[in-house]
Amino acid sequence: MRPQHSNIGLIGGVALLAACAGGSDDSAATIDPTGPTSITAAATTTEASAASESSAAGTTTTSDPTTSDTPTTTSAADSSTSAAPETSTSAGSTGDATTGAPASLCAPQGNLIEHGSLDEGMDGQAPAGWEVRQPGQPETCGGVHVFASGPAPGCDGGGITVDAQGQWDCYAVQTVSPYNSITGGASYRIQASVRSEGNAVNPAAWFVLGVQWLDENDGFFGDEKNPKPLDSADNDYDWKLLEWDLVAPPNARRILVWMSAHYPGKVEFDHVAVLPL
Ligand SMILES: [Ca+2]
Repeated sequence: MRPQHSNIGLIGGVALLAACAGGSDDSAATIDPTGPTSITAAATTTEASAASESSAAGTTTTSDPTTSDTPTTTSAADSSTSAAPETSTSAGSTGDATTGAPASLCAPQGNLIEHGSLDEGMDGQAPAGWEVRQPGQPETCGGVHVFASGPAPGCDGGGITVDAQGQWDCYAVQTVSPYNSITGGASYRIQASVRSEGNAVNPAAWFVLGVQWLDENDGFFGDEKNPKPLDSADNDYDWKLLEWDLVAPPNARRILVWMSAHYPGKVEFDHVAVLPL
C-alpha cells in the first residue's frame, strides 16, 4: 500500500496557498515539510505546541499540527535569522573540502532508496520512482520546477534539479524505502550529493533534504531536516556530500526521503541515499 495522498488534498492546498503567499517568510518552513504527516501524526502531537510555533512564525496555519513533531526545532530557533542552536549535528554537512572527492559523490554501497541514483530521469512530474509530495502543487505554482539534469561530478547517469524560480515550496518530490527496510533503534546515514545556488539570500533556505518515518501501518511521523549551517552564506555551495545520521524510532519500519523546494534558488541532487550504519 502506498502512502495515501487523497486525504491531504485540502490540507495540501491550504498549505500551498500559505506557502506561496508567504514568499520567503520563515513561516513557510512549518508548512510544506510536515504537510503529509498532519493526518497520521495528529494523534501523537500537541496542538498547543503547533499553535505556538505558528504564531511565533508570524503566519497562522491551522492545517499544520505536526511541527511539534520536530524534537530539535523550537519556534524561536525556527524563526530566527541568526545562528541555529537547535542543530547538534551540523558537523555532518561540513568537511566537504576534504571528503568531496568525485568518487564519494557517486553511488554509495547499501542504499535503501531504490531510485536514489536519479539516473532514470523524470516520470511525469516526479523523478522515476518518486512522487509529487503535495499533489496539485505543480499545476498551481506553474512552471517547470523539477527536471532531469546532469550527474554529480565523476558520476554516471543523471541527476535531478529542483529549481524554485523564486517560488518557495513549489514543489517537492519524495520516495519511500521498501517495507521493513528500517529497523527501529538502528542508526542510518541520510545522504545526497548536492549543489545549491541562489539560496544564500535567506537563512531559511538551508533546508534541501527531508526525512520522515513510516510505522507498520504506513503512518507518517517525524520531520527530520538536513542540518542547518550557522551562516546563511553556507546555503550556497558547489557539489558536496550532504549527510547526517539518525536513529530510527522504535516503531519505524520504512523511511521517506524528500527533495525539498524550501528555498528561492536552485538545488541539484544526485544519489539520494539512506545507509544503514
Ligand atoms: Ca545519478
